[in-house]
Amino acid sequence: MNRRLAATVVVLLSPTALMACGGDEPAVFGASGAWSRPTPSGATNGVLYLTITSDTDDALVAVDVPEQVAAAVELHETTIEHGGAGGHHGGGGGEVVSMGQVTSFEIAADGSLTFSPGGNHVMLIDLAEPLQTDERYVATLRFESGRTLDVDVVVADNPPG
Ligand SMILES: [Cu+2]
Repeated sequence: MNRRLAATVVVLLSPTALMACGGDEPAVFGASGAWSRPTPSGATNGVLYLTITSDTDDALVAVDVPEQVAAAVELHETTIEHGGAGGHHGGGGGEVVSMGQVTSFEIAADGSLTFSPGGNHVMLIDLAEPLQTDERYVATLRFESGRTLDVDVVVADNPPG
């Protein structure tokens, strides 16, 4: 009886072990490629782009930046509506891009969350000063799990790297 059970276990485990060997490394909890666009003088809002990866199911719920950078930070989701039948614009084929604040962005285990131009972004509200090329600041990411991440942000025209 015992011997038979042992044999069964070995058979069941083998395929799993093989899959683990060939699988990808699990995602590490971290953030990379954080950057902000320079802003013209007089602009009140800025943007922050970055990529976040997580080993477990989690959600980004807030971002803090120094008050010397901006008074508040919002998470913005970008939606693109394709103009067409049913639209009230008349002309077909147009796209309407709009952004709206959301309370969180979910990240699946072993997944990533990307903020990039034309897509979802972190919005810096009420800039203290215009963001200038090569300036740097630290943003603190806050997650639903209670975890936090400090990321170095560089002000540049293009993504770092
Ligand atoms: Cu926005």
